[in-house]
Amino acid sequence: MEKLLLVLVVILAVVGIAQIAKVYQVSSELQKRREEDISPTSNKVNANLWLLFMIAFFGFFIWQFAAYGDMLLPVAASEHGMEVDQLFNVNWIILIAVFFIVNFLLFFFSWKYVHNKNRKAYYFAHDNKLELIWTIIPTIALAFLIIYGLKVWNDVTDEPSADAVQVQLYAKQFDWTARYAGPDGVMGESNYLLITSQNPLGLITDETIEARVIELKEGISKTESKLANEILPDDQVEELEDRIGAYKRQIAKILNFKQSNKDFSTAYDDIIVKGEFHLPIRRDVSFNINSRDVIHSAYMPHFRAQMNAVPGMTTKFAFKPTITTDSMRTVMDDAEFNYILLCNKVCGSAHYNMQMNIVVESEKDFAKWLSEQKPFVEPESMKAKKESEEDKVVEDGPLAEKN
Ligand SMILES: [Cu+2]
Repeated sequence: MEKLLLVLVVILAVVGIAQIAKVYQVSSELQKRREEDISPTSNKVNANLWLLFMIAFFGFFIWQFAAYGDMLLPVAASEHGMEVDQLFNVNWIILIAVFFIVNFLLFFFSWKYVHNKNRKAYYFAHDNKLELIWTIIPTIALAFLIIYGLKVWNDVTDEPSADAVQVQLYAKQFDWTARYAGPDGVMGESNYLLITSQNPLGLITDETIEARVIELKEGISKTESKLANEILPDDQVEELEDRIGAYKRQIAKILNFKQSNKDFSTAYDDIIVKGEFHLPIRRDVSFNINSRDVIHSAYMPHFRAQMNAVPGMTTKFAFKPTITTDSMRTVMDDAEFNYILLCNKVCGSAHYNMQMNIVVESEKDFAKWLSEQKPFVEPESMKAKKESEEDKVVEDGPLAEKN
């Protein structure tokens, strides 16, 4: 009902304006006056309104800064972040100065040169000096900004130091997983073919290879028995046969890892965490970023860090945190404050869920936290595995046999 009334009011207003315009037109005709003739008083009123609007416009702009300036990000919590902020500030200063100058001239001239029938405009078609000025000044300003921006970008994307903490950020619809290299300092290898519910990052170990091959073989035998025991339409038969082919190709690829004779034990001590991950202060952190499904974006606003997570490739970002979570809570005067990792690419229906807290703490607290995390394979079973390996002579493995 309210909406209907609103629509009626709008329609009536439009009709009203049209009627007034018509009355004005008729009265002009009666007074033998041309419609486009505007009286000097009207012109003066309009000129003054321009000036008034300019003051209100600038006032509104300044008020927005005062009222909402606090809502911008707090001080940068990483080394390169301060450089990024400075780059932004230089840009802002130039932009705001240009904004004020251009708008002032626009409105002021409209007021100053209000129509005066006794004044004649000076006409000129071309001025080389003027052209030169408005070409050279923006060129210098833009060249400066671009060169400065490139320098900052070079610093930001510089190689991390050799002792950097390695963290993998793994994105999927719709959450993040973080992985640390573990005590051996080496990030174990991974492959999407090995992803299962027990192995969400597809880490390569002898066990995960075996488990995945068994799972795929089960898939093959299930599909084969369906083909053998059911009467199915041709297109479904074709689809199931294709599926068996795909399973077989996956098995062949997986067994290729095994035959590469690489050392896959580096993945055993890798640490996988969800919901929250920790970083040591004043140490380079090198992130390897991956995605399982679509393009996501690892965004850590307080560190001024953002990098896309792209399926099929590893992207990298490194930074050095400079403010602990505790100190930042004091700075923000907010005891609940937490650094966050967000997904900054609209990646699907639960995109907003992709958040992970980041805790920045002293090197000692970080080491303690890391030692309390569960490794990918529990130490007990690691020990048992080593012993059994020592006992038995290495044969070509049950997998080759089953194949
Ligand atoms: Cu996402």
